[in-house]
Amino acid sequence: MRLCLTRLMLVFGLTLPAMVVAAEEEKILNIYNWSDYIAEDTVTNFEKQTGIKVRYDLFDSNSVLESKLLAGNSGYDLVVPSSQFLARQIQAGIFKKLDKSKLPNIKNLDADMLKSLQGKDPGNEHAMPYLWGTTGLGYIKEKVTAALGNDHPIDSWALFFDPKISSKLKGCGISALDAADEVLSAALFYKGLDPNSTNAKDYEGPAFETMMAVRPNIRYFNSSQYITDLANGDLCLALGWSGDAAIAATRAAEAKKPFEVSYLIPKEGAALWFDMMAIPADAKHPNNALMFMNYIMEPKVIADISNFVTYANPNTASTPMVDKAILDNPNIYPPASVKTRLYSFKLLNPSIDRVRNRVWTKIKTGT
Ligand code: SPD
Repeated sequence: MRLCLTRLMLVFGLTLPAMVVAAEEEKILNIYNWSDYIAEDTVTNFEKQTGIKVRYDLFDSNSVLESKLLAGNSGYDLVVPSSQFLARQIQAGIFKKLDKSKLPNIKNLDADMLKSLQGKDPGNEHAMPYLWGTTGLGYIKEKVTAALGNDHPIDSWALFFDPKISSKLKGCGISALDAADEVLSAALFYKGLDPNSTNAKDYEGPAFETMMAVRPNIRYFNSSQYITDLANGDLCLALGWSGDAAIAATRAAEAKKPFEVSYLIPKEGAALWFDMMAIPADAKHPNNALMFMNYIMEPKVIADISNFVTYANPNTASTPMVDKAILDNPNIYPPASVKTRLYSFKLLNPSIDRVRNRVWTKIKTGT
């Protein structure tokens, strides 16, 4: 091997450094991330620092991301699946193992969080956490109380899942995420069942029936449009993600709307999730992806992202740079007393996933 290499170098008149340069990656990085999930200057600052040109595409659904990854040749170098999807994608062999020698900023991450994520990615070998949040209810108090009365409690999944209540909110607009796992697990939880049930009948029975009872009250299923619609007052209730509701709140306040957008982790509890940065096995620019991952784990970079998109981050060293209003917001960084009410998504076997998707299609089409 050594002989061959030396001969090659002689034939082509190359010195070793010249060959190393030739083997370097082109200065391109293709990223696929969630919409509304990065600060305005995160990518441009990285481009300036490194000379790497970034193509940055958006999705709003784990299923869409997963279909692209499973089909192969996605063209992406860095993607951001949620941890429960990541777990089965790792099993399918679609991610590279991370070269941690190129990720010195791992030291900035919360060690307990990394440990808890090992349930999905043993040894944290394939992915690093990006941001985390919960799935609950975004709402406009003024509109909800106008429809339900001033004394009506605003603290429960019943606002969405009880047809007697949601029928009164139908007029001011209700939306739900277009995500089977998120919505069906919340429905099961509301009914007092295991949100990660492995019993197909739970999805075909109580989850389906609960959703069909409120289906006429739901204006649409979409996982990104609700930010704008809550901010403009075109919806009054959205089953959605913590930071997205907070973005809507900021936009409504900036536009001086005559109402406030709020977010609720229902008293019954809610899902806590992590979105993870990973590198597809067929990525053409894995070193650039590692460079970006390490850059994201710089305290200032991720603090700026949290401050802009109002999602919690896993970077302990960034805490002093995160706005106090965000750190102190219990809907974004839930305190320990609220965390006891949160559950995580588990990796379910493919047959349950098929049942869930079938039930979900029936619910969305209203059949
Ligand atoms: N607008 C960004 C939303 C990110 C949501 N992550 C999805 C978590 C799914 N469990």
